[in-house]
Amino acid sequence: MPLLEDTIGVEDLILLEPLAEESLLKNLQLRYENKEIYTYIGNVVISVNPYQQLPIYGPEFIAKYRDYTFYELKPHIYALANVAYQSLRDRDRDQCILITGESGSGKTEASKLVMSYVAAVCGKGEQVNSVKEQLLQSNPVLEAFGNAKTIRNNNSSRFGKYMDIEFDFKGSPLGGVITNYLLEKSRVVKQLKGERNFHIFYQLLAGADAQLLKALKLERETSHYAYLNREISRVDGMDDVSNFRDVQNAMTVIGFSEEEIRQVLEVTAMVLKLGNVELADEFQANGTQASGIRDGRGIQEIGEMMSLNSKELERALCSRTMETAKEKVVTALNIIQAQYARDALAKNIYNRLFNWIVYRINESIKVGTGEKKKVMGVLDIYGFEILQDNSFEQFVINYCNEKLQQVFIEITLKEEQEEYKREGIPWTKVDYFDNGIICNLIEHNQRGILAMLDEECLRPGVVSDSTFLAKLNQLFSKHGHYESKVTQNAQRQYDHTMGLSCFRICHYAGKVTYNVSSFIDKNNDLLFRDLSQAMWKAKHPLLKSLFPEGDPKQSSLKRPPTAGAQFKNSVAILMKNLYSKNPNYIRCIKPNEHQQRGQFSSELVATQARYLGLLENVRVRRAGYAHRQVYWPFLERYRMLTRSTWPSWNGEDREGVKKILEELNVASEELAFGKTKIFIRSPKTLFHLEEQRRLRIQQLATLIQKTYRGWR
Ligand code: AD9
Ligand code: MG
Repeated sequence: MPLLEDTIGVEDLILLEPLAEESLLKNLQLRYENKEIYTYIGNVVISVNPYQQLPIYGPEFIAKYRDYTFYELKPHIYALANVAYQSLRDRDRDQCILITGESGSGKTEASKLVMSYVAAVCGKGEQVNSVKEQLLQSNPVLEAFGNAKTIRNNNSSRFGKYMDIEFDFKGSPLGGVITNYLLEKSRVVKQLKGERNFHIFYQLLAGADAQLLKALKLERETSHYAYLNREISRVDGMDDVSNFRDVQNAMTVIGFSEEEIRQVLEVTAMVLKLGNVELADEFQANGTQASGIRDGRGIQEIGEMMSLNSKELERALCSRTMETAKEKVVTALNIIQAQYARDALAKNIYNRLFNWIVYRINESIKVGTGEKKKVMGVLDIYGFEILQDNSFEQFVINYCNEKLQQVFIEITLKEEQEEYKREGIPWTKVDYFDNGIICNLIEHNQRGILAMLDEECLRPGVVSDSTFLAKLNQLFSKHGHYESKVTQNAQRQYDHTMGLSCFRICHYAGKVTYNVSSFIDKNNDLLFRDLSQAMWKAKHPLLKSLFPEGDPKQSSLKRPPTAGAQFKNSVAILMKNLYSKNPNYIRCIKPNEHQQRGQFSSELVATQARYLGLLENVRVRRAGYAHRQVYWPFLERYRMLTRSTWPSWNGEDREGVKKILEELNVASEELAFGKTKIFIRSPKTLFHLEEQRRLRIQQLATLIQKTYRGWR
């Protein structure tokens, strides 16, 4: 189909003709300019961030989508949520909704739309409503503690989230489980220019009344705090004061007690105050340099809040105890090391607080194990990242996306094959790029990059980021998806963009160059034992509970798993979970870098379309039968086109569909009649049908107009 400038493009990219990157982008742009932000690829929803409130949400629209099947109304997230919920309720198939896209593309908003749709259509009654409220109210709490303003998104989720919503056999919600992934804890102590720390800090300072501020020993001004970027405290369109109220209400609705809320805020305040602990160089009697606390009042206050002797806290921040089998040696830290320790402590407290909040929400929404449950999982996780400088965080995020791509390919094709089998239709396999080789490069138990990193972290002797890189260079010198300066030189390729301390992975979505600097440190993620022991000694109940390993009775020899190993493990659990469910995809796209309505940058969208594999997705979908539909709605949609089926048809649905297609002379090789569905091979055929339908509607409209005029 030629793309007409005066149309708003095709609703399903399967109908796109000719199919190419250019026409795909043009189609999305045309739709976007007409405020049609949703487009399908079969049952996949592509969502382009409108950056404005469109009048397409809310009860009226929910009611509409609830009563229609997928293709009958305009593409919408509600249509996808409806299909997922109905097949969960009526066909007993657990569902998952996978929302992917880059930062600011609209994943979190999409996940909230799915949740609000499901909440609106599932079950009634006081008990059910209170479960729904708890589930929905988890969002503002997690956003306050886990979201921040970044350059790309004023409300950017700095953690990954997967939420299982659990239902009873009637489809009423029972509760749920939230799993969180990798909070960007470095933000607690440092933010890029133009970015903020986590929202909660600003909400607390702006929203707390004078009494609460005093109790938390805080000053109102954000500029007072070293951990809060001094040049930016407010975000346009964001009301920290009212959000603070909402967060506290949400916590109450979820079931946090007043005491728990108070303790959460106290721990938040401690983190903020830690940033203001100024360290100074002190000369010791023996002439060596050591660090000390410059301002005693700050540390005194933190000690009081923690219910910990401030001398004890100071000792933990400024010295380090080495234990051997025979003795304990205490060494003083220099100022750089002490600052590092202070920041590590702040990051750790905040990260553990966040994990605790998720745990606490789960305690409230969890469902007894005895009940048989139907489950809908919603995944809102960071998309593929190619930044100017890519580090350990980007490496694990991109690994996760590589795994999600694997799920996408395997399940999309598997599902496709199964559907043909169920319907009794012969099918030819489609070739596609299998990214298993890249997943293996990263995650192989003995020979993967993560395993190498762990080996280096645990190896005695002098280890550094560069010994780690040397190891990779040796092991993967011939790997088709690995490059570095060393492997390039060996092959006489001279690439000036590749730094000496970098390696590059050819991901399915593109090449990414990672700088190994601090990989070892970030993977080790160790907190000096002095600090965890001090925190455990604190009498503040919540704080103390966050550091169980600080209990001296705990075996000091047991090393916690590395950050990489933990992440790999949680990704494996996630994959297992996703594979057990029927997937539904929302692919989010960011139309411009400026968070502006109405702007569509083709270049930016092209990059995203490439790594979301949209074109490949359309091709896979078209290689078999591009379109399939249950007989009845198909009959209803097109029966106006033939005399035998219009104005009425009394036979079997399948026979009616056959009749229509015969009378319209659709070639038999274009069609396959399954047990419950009609399959149409080429989008052209469907387009032809749609075109005929459009003309017929025009014809009927003219007829009605004429008749109406005749009446008058
Ligand atoms: V990040 O990876 O967490 O940084 P997301 O989650 O992909 O990112 P988010 O959902 O937070 O992006 O959307 C960013 C902003 O775009 C929102 O704060 C809204 O202002 C805007 N947005 C996104 N989707 C919609 C929508 N359907 N309607 C209106 C939207 N505005
Ligand atoms: Mg988000």
